Amino acid sequence: MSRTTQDWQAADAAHFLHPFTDFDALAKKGSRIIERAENIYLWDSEGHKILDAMSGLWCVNVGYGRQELIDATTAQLKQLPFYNAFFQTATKPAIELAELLSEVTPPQFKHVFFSGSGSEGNDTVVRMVRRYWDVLGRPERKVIISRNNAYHGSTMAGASLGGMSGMHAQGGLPIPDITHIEQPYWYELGRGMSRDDFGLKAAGWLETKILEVGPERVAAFIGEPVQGAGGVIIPPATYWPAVQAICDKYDVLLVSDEVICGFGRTGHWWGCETMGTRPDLMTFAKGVTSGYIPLGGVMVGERIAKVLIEQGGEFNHGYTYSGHPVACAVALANIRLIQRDRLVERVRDDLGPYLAQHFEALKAHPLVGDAETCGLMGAVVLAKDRASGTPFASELEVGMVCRGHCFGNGLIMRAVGDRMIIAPPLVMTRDQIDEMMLLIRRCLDLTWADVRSRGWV
Ligand code: PXG
Repeated sequence: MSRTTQDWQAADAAHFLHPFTDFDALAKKGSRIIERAENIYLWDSEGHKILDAMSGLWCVNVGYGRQELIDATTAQLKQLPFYNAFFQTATKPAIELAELLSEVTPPQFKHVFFSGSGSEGNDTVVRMVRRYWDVLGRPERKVIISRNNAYHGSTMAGASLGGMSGMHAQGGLPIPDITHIEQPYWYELGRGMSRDDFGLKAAGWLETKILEVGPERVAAFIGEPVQGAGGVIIPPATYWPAVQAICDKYDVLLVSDEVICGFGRTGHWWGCETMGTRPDLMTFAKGVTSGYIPLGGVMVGERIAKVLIEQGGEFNHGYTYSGHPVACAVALANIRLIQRDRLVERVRDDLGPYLAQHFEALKAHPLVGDAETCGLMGAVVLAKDRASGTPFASELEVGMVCRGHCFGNGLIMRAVGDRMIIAPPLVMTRDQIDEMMLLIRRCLDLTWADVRSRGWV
Protein backbone atom coordinates (compact mmCIF):
# COMPACT_ATOMS: atom_id res chain seq x y z
CA MET A 1 0.00 0.00 0.00
CA SER A 2 1.31 3.44 -0.81
CA ARG A 3 2.18 5.70 2.08
CA THR A 4 -0.14 8.55 3.10
CA THR A 5 1.03 12.10 3.75
CA GLN A 6 0.90 11.33 7.49
CA ASP A 7 3.14 8.28 6.99
CA TRP A 8 5.70 10.40 5.16
CA GLN A 9 5.56 13.07 7.84
CA ALA A 10 6.09 10.52 10.58
CA ALA A 11 9.11 8.99 8.82
CA ASP A 12 10.46 12.47 8.14
CA ALA A 13 10.13 13.46 11.79
CA ALA A 14 11.73 10.18 12.90
CA HIS A 15 14.88 10.42 10.77
CA PHE A 16 15.45 13.61 8.79
CA LEU A 17 17.05 16.64 10.48
CA HIS A 18 16.16 19.58 8.23
CA PRO A 19 18.40 22.63 7.64
CA PHE A 20 17.68 25.79 9.68
CA THR A 21 14.83 24.07 11.50
CA ASP A 22 13.55 23.72 15.04
CA PHE A 23 13.45 19.93 14.86
CA ASP A 24 10.94 19.41 17.65
CA ALA A 25 8.52 22.08 16.42
CA LEU A 26 8.55 20.67 12.89
CA ALA A 27 8.07 17.11 14.12
CA LYS A 28 4.92 18.22 15.95
CA LYS A 29 3.56 20.10 12.96
CA GLY A 30 4.63 17.83 10.10
CA SER A 31 6.47 18.81 6.92
CA ARG A 32 4.75 19.72 3.73
CA ILE A 33 5.75 16.99 1.28
CA ILE A 34 6.48 18.31 -2.21
CA GLU A 35 5.91 15.65 -4.81
CA ARG A 36 6.41 17.05 -8.31
CA ALA A 37 6.89 20.23 -10.30
CA GLU A 38 6.45 21.71 -13.76
CA ASN A 39 7.37 25.16 -15.08
CA ILE A 40 6.72 27.52 -12.10
CA TYR A 41 4.33 25.25 -10.19
CA LEU A 42 4.76 22.63 -7.47
CA TRP A 43 2.31 19.99 -6.29
CA ASP A 44 2.30 18.67 -2.72
CA SER A 45 1.35 15.18 -1.57
CA GLU A 46 -2.25 16.30 -1.03
CA GLY A 47 -2.51 17.40 -4.65
CA HIS A 48 -2.40 21.15 -3.96
CA LYS A 49 -0.94 23.26 -6.77
CA ILE A 50 1.46 25.95 -5.57
CA LEU A 51 2.98 28.87 -7.50
CA ASP A 52 6.67 28.85 -6.58
CA ALA A 53 7.61 32.52 -6.36
CA MET A 54 10.96 31.57 -4.73
CA SER A 55 12.36 29.39 -7.56
CA GLY A 56 12.93 26.48 -5.18
CA LEU A 57 15.46 28.34 -3.05
CA TRP A 58 16.53 31.17 -5.40
CA CYS A 59 17.82 28.67 -7.93
CA VAL A 60 15.37 27.16 -10.44
CA ASN A 61 15.90 30.04 -12.89
CA VAL A 62 14.81 28.10 -16.01
CA GLY A 63 11.79 26.54 -14.29
CA TYR A 64 11.03 22.90 -13.49
CA GLY A 65 10.89 19.96 -15.87
CA ARG A 66 13.20 21.23 -18.64
CA GLN A 67 13.88 18.35 -21.00
CA GLU A 68 17.24 19.79 -22.12
CA LEU A 69 18.60 19.53 -18.58
CA ILE A 70 17.15 16.08 -18.02
CA ASP A 71 18.69 14.83 -21.28
CA ALA A 72 22.08 16.34 -20.46
CA THR A 73 22.03 14.60 -17.07
CA THR A 74 21.14 11.15 -18.36
CA ALA A 75 23.57 11.36 -21.27
CA GLN A 76 26.46 12.30 -18.97
CA LEU A 77 25.49 9.68 -16.38
CA LYS A 78 25.77 7.04 -19.10
CA GLN A 79 28.96 8.42 -20.60
CA LEU A 80 30.91 9.12 -17.40
CA PRO A 81 29.06 9.58 -14.10
CA PHE A 82 32.14 10.66 -12.18
CA TYR A 83 35.77 11.30 -12.45
CA ASN A 84 37.84 13.69 -10.39
CA ALA A 85 39.96 16.65 -11.40
CA PHE A 86 42.84 15.94 -9.01
CA PHE A 87 46.04 14.15 -10.09
CA GLN A 88 46.40 15.89 -13.45
CA THR A 89 43.12 14.68 -14.96
CA ALA A 90 40.07 16.50 -16.30
CA THR A 91 36.70 15.68 -17.83
CA LYS A 92 35.29 17.31 -20.96
CA PRO A 93 32.13 18.82 -19.37
CA ALA A 94 34.22 20.57 -16.72
CA ILE A 95 36.60 22.00 -19.32
CA GLU A 96 33.73 23.13 -21.54
CA LEU A 97 31.90 24.73 -18.64
CA ALA A 98 35.04 26.59 -17.53
CA GLU A 99 35.34 27.90 -21.08
CA LEU A 100 31.68 28.94 -21.29
CA LEU A 101 31.75 30.63 -17.88
CA SER A 102 34.66 32.77 -19.00
CA GLU A 103 32.49 33.89 -21.95
CA VAL A 104 29.41 34.84 -19.93
CA THR A 105 31.27 36.57 -17.08
CA PRO A 106 32.88 40.05 -17.14
CA PRO A 107 36.18 40.27 -19.07
CA GLN A 108 38.48 40.10 -16.02
CA PHE A 109 37.40 36.46 -15.50
CA LYS A 110 39.18 33.74 -17.46
CA HIS A 111 39.50 31.07 -14.74
CA VAL A 112 37.15 29.18 -12.46
CA PHE A 113 37.56 27.00 -9.35
CA PHE A 114 34.64 24.58 -8.92
CA SER A 115 32.97 23.59 -5.66
CA GLY A 116 29.81 21.69 -4.79
CA SER A 117 27.84 24.60 -3.29
CA GLY A 118 27.83 28.31 -2.56
CA SER A 119 29.10 27.77 0.99
CA GLU A 120 32.07 25.78 -0.28
CA GLY A 121 32.62 28.46 -2.90
CA ASN A 122 32.97 31.04 -0.15
CA ASP A 123 35.33 28.76 1.79
CA THR A 124 37.42 28.72 -1.38
CA VAL A 125 37.25 32.53 -1.47
CA VAL A 126 38.73 32.78 2.03
CA ARG A 127 41.48 30.28 1.22
CA MET A 128 42.27 31.93 -2.10
CA VAL A 129 42.27 35.54 -0.90
CA ARG A 130 44.65 34.70 1.93
CA ARG A 131 46.85 32.59 -0.34
CA TYR A 132 47.04 35.44 -2.86
CA TRP A 133 48.39 37.90 -0.30
CA ASP A 134 50.75 35.25 1.13
CA VAL A 135 52.25 34.58 -2.29
CA LEU A 136 52.77 38.30 -2.75
CA GLY A 137 54.69 38.39 0.53
CA ARG A 138 51.92 40.21 2.39
CA PRO A 139 50.73 37.57 4.89
CA GLU A 140 49.49 40.29 7.26
CA ARG A 141 46.68 41.04 4.80
CA LYS A 142 44.23 38.52 6.27
CA VAL A 143 41.18 40.46 7.37
CA ILE A 144 38.02 40.08 5.31
CA ILE A 145 35.30 42.67 5.79
CA SER A 146 31.65 41.69 5.32
CA ARG A 147 28.31 43.11 6.41
CA ASN A 148 25.65 42.57 9.04
CA ASN A 149 22.66 40.62 7.72
CA ALA A 150 24.72 39.19 4.86
CA TYR A 151 24.30 35.52 3.94
CA HIS A 152 27.32 33.70 2.56
CA GLY A 153 26.53 30.11 3.50
CA SER A 154 26.56 27.75 6.43
CA THR A 155 30.03 26.18 6.58
CA MET A 156 32.47 27.61 9.17
CA ALA A 157 33.84 30.18 6.73
CA GLY A 158 30.49 30.85 5.03
CA ALA A 159 28.70 31.46 8.31
CA SER A 160 31.61 33.61 9.54
CA LEU A 161 31.48 35.78 6.44
CA GLY A 162 27.72 36.02 6.85
CA GLY A 163 26.36 38.61 9.21
CA MET A 164 23.60 36.60 10.87
CA SER A 165 23.92 36.94 14.63
CA GLY A 166 21.85 33.81 15.23
CA MET A 167 24.40 31.79 13.27
CA HIS A 168 27.42 33.37 14.98
CA ALA A 169 25.86 32.52 18.34
CA GLN A 170 26.03 28.78 17.54
CA GLY A 171 29.54 27.36 17.18
CA GLY A 172 31.82 30.18 18.28
CA LEU A 173 31.80 32.21 15.07
CA PRO A 174 33.10 34.17 13.30
CA ILE A 175 36.49 32.54 12.78
CA PRO A 176 39.43 34.96 13.31
CA ASP A 177 40.08 37.92 11.03
CA ILE A 178 36.57 38.33 9.69
CA THR A 179 34.77 41.52 10.67
CA HIS A 180 31.49 43.20 9.73
CA ILE A 181 30.08 46.62 8.94
CA GLU A 182 26.47 47.78 8.84
CA GLN A 183 24.34 46.90 5.79
CA PRO A 184 23.12 49.47 3.20
CA TYR A 185 19.48 49.17 4.29
CA TRP A 186 17.93 52.58 3.59
CA TYR A 187 14.42 51.79 4.86
CA GLU A 188 15.66 50.92 8.33
CA LEU A 189 18.84 52.99 8.68
CA GLY A 190 18.54 55.95 6.32
CA ARG A 191 14.98 57.18 6.05
CA GLY A 192 15.87 60.73 7.06
CA MET A 193 18.18 61.05 4.03
CA SER A 194 17.85 60.68 0.27
CA ARG A 195 18.61 57.15 -0.89
CA ASP A 196 21.66 58.37 -2.80
CA ASP A 197 23.12 60.22 0.18
CA PHE A 198 22.52 57.19 2.36
CA GLY A 199 24.28 54.95 -0.19
CA LEU A 200 27.41 57.09 0.08
CA LYS A 201 27.19 57.13 3.86
CA ALA A 202 26.88 53.32 3.97
CA ALA A 203 29.90 52.94 1.66
CA GLY A 204 31.77 55.27 4.01
CA TRP A 205 31.36 52.66 6.78
CA LEU A 206 33.69 50.45 4.75
CA GLU A 207 36.40 53.12 4.66
CA THR A 208 36.02 53.71 8.39
CA LYS A 209 36.44 49.99 9.05
CA ILE A 210 39.48 49.71 6.74
CA LEU A 211 41.15 52.57 8.62
CA GLU A 212 40.21 51.05 11.99
CA VAL A 213 41.68 47.62 11.08
CA GLY A 214 44.64 49.21 9.28
CA PRO A 215 44.68 49.13 5.46
CA GLU A 216 47.83 46.99 5.46
CA ARG A 217 45.88 44.21 7.20
CA VAL A 218 42.77 44.20 5.03
CA ALA A 219 42.63 41.45 2.39
CA ALA A 220 39.15 41.78 0.88
CA PHE A 221 35.60 43.03 1.11
CA ILE A 222 32.74 40.63 0.31
CA GLY A 223 29.10 41.43 -0.43
CA GLU A 224 26.01 40.24 -2.26
CA PRO A 225 25.05 42.83 -4.92
CA VAL A 226 21.51 42.57 -3.51
CA GLN A 227 21.26 40.81 -0.14
CA GLY A 228 18.98 37.85 -0.75
CA ALA A 229 18.39 35.82 2.40
CA GLY A 230 18.70 39.04 4.41
CA GLY A 231 15.40 40.16 2.87
CA VAL A 232 16.11 41.37 -0.70
CA ILE A 233 17.86 44.50 0.52
CA ILE A 234 18.46 46.57 -2.64
CA PRO A 235 21.19 49.14 -2.00
CA PRO A 236 20.95 52.71 -3.29
CA ALA A 237 22.50 53.19 -6.75
CA THR A 238 25.38 55.20 -5.24
CA TYR A 239 26.49 52.43 -2.89
CA TRP A 240 28.42 49.92 -4.98
CA PRO A 241 30.37 52.40 -7.16
CA ALA A 242 31.53 54.11 -3.95
CA VAL A 243 32.50 50.74 -2.44
CA GLN A 244 34.50 49.95 -5.58
CA ALA A 245 36.35 53.29 -5.31
CA ILE A 246 37.21 52.61 -1.65
CA CYS A 247 38.51 49.09 -2.46
CA ASP A 248 40.65 50.59 -5.25
CA LYS A 249 41.98 53.31 -2.98
CA TYR A 250 43.23 50.85 -0.35
CA ASP A 251 44.09 47.98 -2.73
CA VAL A 252 41.47 45.78 -1.08
CA LEU A 253 40.13 42.85 -3.17
CA LEU A 254 36.42 43.00 -3.99
CA VAL A 255 34.43 39.76 -3.82
CA SER A 256 30.93 39.69 -5.30
CA ASP A 257 28.84 36.84 -3.92
CA GLU A 258 26.66 36.11 -6.94
CA VAL A 259 25.08 32.91 -5.60
CA ILE A 260 21.63 34.49 -5.82
CA CYS A 261 22.22 37.45 -8.16
CA GLY A 262 24.09 35.51 -10.86
CA PHE A 263 22.64 34.03 -14.05
CA GLY A 264 20.16 36.77 -14.87
CA ARG A 265 18.31 37.33 -11.61
CA THR A 266 18.89 41.12 -11.59
CA GLY A 267 18.42 41.66 -15.35
CA HIS A 268 22.10 41.27 -16.22
CA TRP A 269 24.11 38.07 -16.19
CA TRP A 270 25.73 39.21 -12.92
CA GLY A 271 24.62 41.46 -10.11
CA CYS A 272 27.94 43.28 -10.28
CA GLU A 273 27.03 44.37 -13.81
CA THR A 274 23.72 45.77 -12.56
CA MET A 275 25.49 47.52 -9.68
CA GLY A 276 28.57 48.75 -11.55
CA THR A 277 31.51 47.00 -9.85
CA ARG A 278 34.59 45.14 -11.17
CA PRO A 279 35.05 42.31 -8.67
CA ASP A 280 38.28 40.32 -8.33
CA LEU A 281 36.39 37.17 -7.34
CA MET A 282 32.78 36.06 -7.84
CA THR A 283 31.11 33.19 -6.00
CA PHE A 284 28.33 31.38 -7.86
CA ALA A 285 26.06 28.34 -7.26
CA LYS A 286 22.27 27.85 -7.46
CA GLY A 287 21.38 29.32 -10.89
CA VAL A 288 24.43 27.75 -12.56
CA THR A 289 22.47 24.49 -12.82
CA SER A 290 19.06 25.99 -12.00
CA GLY A 291 19.36 23.78 -8.92
CA TYR A 292 18.86 20.52 -10.87
CA ILE A 293 22.19 19.15 -9.56
CA PRO A 294 24.41 20.78 -6.90
CA LEU A 295 27.29 22.88 -8.24
CA GLY A 296 29.12 26.00 -7.13
CA GLY A 297 32.38 27.76 -7.71
CA VAL A 298 34.45 30.89 -7.79
CA MET A 299 35.33 32.98 -10.82
CA VAL A 300 38.92 34.10 -10.34
CA GLY A 301 39.92 37.45 -11.80
CA GLU A 302 43.13 37.67 -13.81
CA ARG A 303 44.84 39.77 -11.14
CA ILE A 304 44.60 36.84 -8.72
CA ALA A 305 44.84 34.00 -11.26
CA LYS A 306 48.13 35.36 -12.61
CA VAL A 307 49.76 35.41 -9.17
CA LEU A 308 48.49 31.96 -8.19
CA ILE A 309 49.48 30.43 -11.54
CA GLU A 310 52.85 32.10 -12.05
CA GLN A 311 54.12 32.33 -8.49
CA GLY A 312 51.86 30.18 -6.30
CA GLY A 313 53.02 26.61 -6.83
CA GLU A 314 50.57 24.01 -5.53
CA PHE A 315 47.35 25.39 -4.03
CA ASN A 316 46.46 22.90 -1.30
CA HIS A 317 42.71 23.09 -1.66
CA GLY A 318 39.89 21.29 -3.51
CA TYR A 319 36.84 19.08 -3.23
CA THR A 320 35.98 15.58 -4.47
CA TYR A 321 33.25 17.15 -6.53
CA SER A 322 35.26 20.09 -7.95
CA GLY A 323 34.22 19.92 -11.60
CA HIS A 324 31.79 17.01 -11.22
CA PRO A 325 31.08 15.96 -14.83
CA VAL A 326 27.31 15.46 -14.44
CA ALA A 327 26.86 18.77 -12.62
CA CYS A 328 28.96 20.51 -15.28
CA ALA A 329 26.98 18.89 -18.10
CA VAL A 330 23.73 20.16 -16.56
CA ALA A 331 25.24 23.62 -16.12
CA LEU A 332 26.25 23.68 -19.79
CA ALA A 333 22.71 22.78 -20.89
CA ASN A 334 21.26 25.32 -18.46
CA ILE A 335 23.48 28.20 -19.60
CA ARG A 336 22.87 27.41 -23.26
CA LEU A 337 19.13 27.44 -22.57
CA ILE A 338 19.40 30.83 -20.82
CA GLN A 339 21.29 32.12 -23.88
CA ARG A 340 18.96 30.55 -26.46
CA ASP A 341 15.77 31.85 -24.82
CA ARG A 342 17.37 35.24 -24.07
CA LEU A 343 16.17 34.99 -20.47
CA VAL A 344 18.55 37.64 -19.14
CA GLU A 345 17.39 40.17 -21.73
CA ARG A 346 13.76 39.24 -20.99
CA VAL A 347 14.24 40.02 -17.31
CA ARG A 348 16.01 43.30 -18.13
CA ASP A 349 13.66 44.59 -20.83
CA ASP A 350 10.30 43.03 -20.14
CA LEU A 351 9.63 41.01 -16.99
CA GLY A 352 11.71 43.13 -14.59
CA PRO A 353 10.07 46.44 -15.53
CA TYR A 354 6.65 44.73 -15.56
CA LEU A 355 7.15 43.35 -12.04
CA ALA A 356 8.42 46.77 -10.91
CA GLN A 357 5.14 48.41 -12.06
CA HIS A 358 3.12 45.89 -10.10
CA PHE A 359 5.24 46.44 -6.98
CA GLU A 360 4.94 50.22 -7.33
CA ALA A 361 1.14 49.79 -7.27
CA LEU A 362 1.40 47.70 -4.07
CA LYS A 363 2.64 50.76 -2.21
CA ALA A 364 -0.99 51.98 -2.04
CA HIS A 365 -1.97 48.94 0.05
CA PRO A 366 -2.73 49.91 3.67
CA LEU A 367 -0.34 47.27 5.06
CA VAL A 368 2.61 48.11 2.81
CA GLY A 369 5.36 50.48 3.99
CA ASP A 370 7.58 49.98 0.98
CA ALA A 371 7.85 47.75 -2.09
CA GLU A 372 10.86 47.43 -4.36
CA THR A 373 12.31 45.15 -7.01
CA CYS A 374 15.58 44.53 -8.81
CA GLY A 375 15.13 42.40 -11.92
CA LEU A 376 13.07 39.41 -10.80
CA MET A 377 13.57 39.75 -7.08
CA GLY A 378 11.29 41.83 -4.91
CA ALA A 379 10.40 42.76 -1.34
CA VAL A 380 7.27 44.14 0.29
CA VAL A 381 7.65 45.66 3.76
CA LEU A 382 4.70 45.21 6.08
CA ALA A 383 4.47 48.30 8.30
CA LYS A 384 2.30 49.35 11.22
CA ASP A 385 2.36 52.95 10.04
CA ARG A 386 3.12 53.48 6.38
CA ALA A 387 3.85 57.20 6.53
CA SER A 388 6.50 57.00 9.25
CA GLY A 389 7.63 53.46 8.43
CA THR A 390 6.94 52.38 12.01
CA PRO A 391 7.30 48.59 12.12
CA PHE A 392 5.06 46.12 13.93
CA ALA A 393 6.44 44.78 17.21
CA SER A 394 8.65 41.88 16.13
CA GLU A 395 6.98 39.42 18.55
CA LEU A 396 3.71 39.79 16.61
CA GLU A 397 5.44 38.05 13.69
CA VAL A 398 3.21 39.70 11.11
CA GLY A 399 5.44 38.35 8.32
CA MET A 400 4.74 34.80 9.52
CA VAL A 401 0.99 35.53 9.58
CA CYS A 402 1.27 36.64 5.95
CA ARG A 403 3.38 33.60 5.06
CA GLY A 404 0.67 31.40 6.56
CA HIS A 405 -1.84 32.94 4.17
CA CYS A 406 0.56 32.37 1.28
CA PHE A 407 0.77 28.67 2.20
CA GLY A 408 -3.02 28.48 2.44
CA ASN A 409 -3.49 30.15 -0.95
CA GLY A 410 -1.05 28.20 -3.09
CA LEU A 411 1.80 30.71 -3.14
CA ILE A 412 5.38 30.32 -2.00
CA MET A 413 6.61 33.68 -0.78
CA ARG A 414 9.21 34.03 2.00
CA ALA A 415 9.00 36.13 5.16
CA VAL A 416 12.23 37.67 6.46
CA GLY A 417 10.95 39.43 9.54
CA ASP A 418 8.22 41.64 8.08
CA ARG A 419 9.78 41.75 4.61
CA MET A 420 7.83 39.49 2.24
CA ILE A 421 10.13 38.45 -0.58
CA ILE A 422 9.99 36.79 -3.97
CA ALA A 423 12.48 35.59 -6.58
CA PRO A 424 10.41 33.71 -9.18
CA PRO A 425 11.75 31.69 -12.13
CA LEU A 426 13.03 33.78 -15.05
CA VAL A 427 10.81 31.86 -17.49
CA MET A 428 7.57 33.38 -16.21
CA THR A 429 5.13 34.96 -18.63
CA ARG A 430 3.42 38.31 -18.02
CA ASP A 431 0.18 36.41 -17.40
CA GLN A 432 1.91 34.38 -14.70
CA ILE A 433 3.19 37.58 -13.10
CA ASP A 434 -0.42 38.82 -13.06
CA GLU A 435 -1.49 35.53 -11.49
CA MET A 436 1.27 35.79 -8.85
CA MET A 437 0.36 39.41 -8.07
CA LEU A 438 -3.31 38.46 -7.55
CA LEU A 439 -2.20 35.87 -5.00
CA ILE A 440 0.16 38.34 -3.31
CA ARG A 441 -2.64 40.91 -3.05
CA ARG A 442 -5.05 38.32 -1.66
CA CYS A 443 -2.52 37.33 1.03
CA LEU A 444 -1.85 40.97 1.91
CA ASP A 445 -5.60 41.60 2.20
CA LEU A 446 -6.06 38.57 4.45
CA THR A 447 -3.12 39.65 6.62
CA TRP A 448 -4.50 43.20 6.82
CA ALA A 449 -7.86 41.80 7.97
CA ASP A 450 -6.07 39.77 10.68
CA VAL A 451 -3.98 42.73 11.80
CA ARG A 452 -7.09 44.89 12.14
CA SER A 453 -9.23 42.31 13.85
CA ARG A 454 -6.46 41.63 16.38
CA GLY A 455 -6.14 45.37 17.07
CA TRP A 456 -2.49 45.57 15.94
CA VAL A 457 -3.05 48.84 14.06
N1 PXG B 1 25.93 32.97 -0.78
C1 PXG B 1 24.70 33.47 -0.94
C2 PXG B 1 24.52 34.89 -1.36
C3 PXG B 1 23.59 32.65 -0.73
O1 PXG B 1 22.36 33.16 -0.88
C4 PXG B 1 25.10 30.85 -0.19
C5 PXG B 1 26.15 31.71 -0.41
C6 PXG B 1 25.39 29.45 0.22
O2 PXG B 1 25.07 28.57 -0.78
P1 PXG B 1 24.78 27.01 -0.46
O3 PXG B 1 24.70 26.41 -1.83
O4 PXG B 1 25.92 26.48 0.31
O5 PXG B 1 23.51 26.96 0.33
C7 PXG B 1 23.78 31.31 -0.35
C8 PXG B 1 22.64 30.38 -0.09
C9 PXG B 1 17.22 31.69 2.47
C10 PXG B 1 18.35 30.82 2.06
O6 PXG B 1 16.66 31.45 3.55
C11 PXG B 1 19.31 31.29 1.21
C12 PXG B 1 20.39 30.47 0.87
C13 PXG B 1 20.46 29.19 1.37
C14 PXG B 1 19.48 28.72 2.23
C15 PXG B 1 18.42 29.54 2.59
O7 PXG B 1 16.91 32.65 1.76
N2 PXG B 1 21.38 31.01 0.08
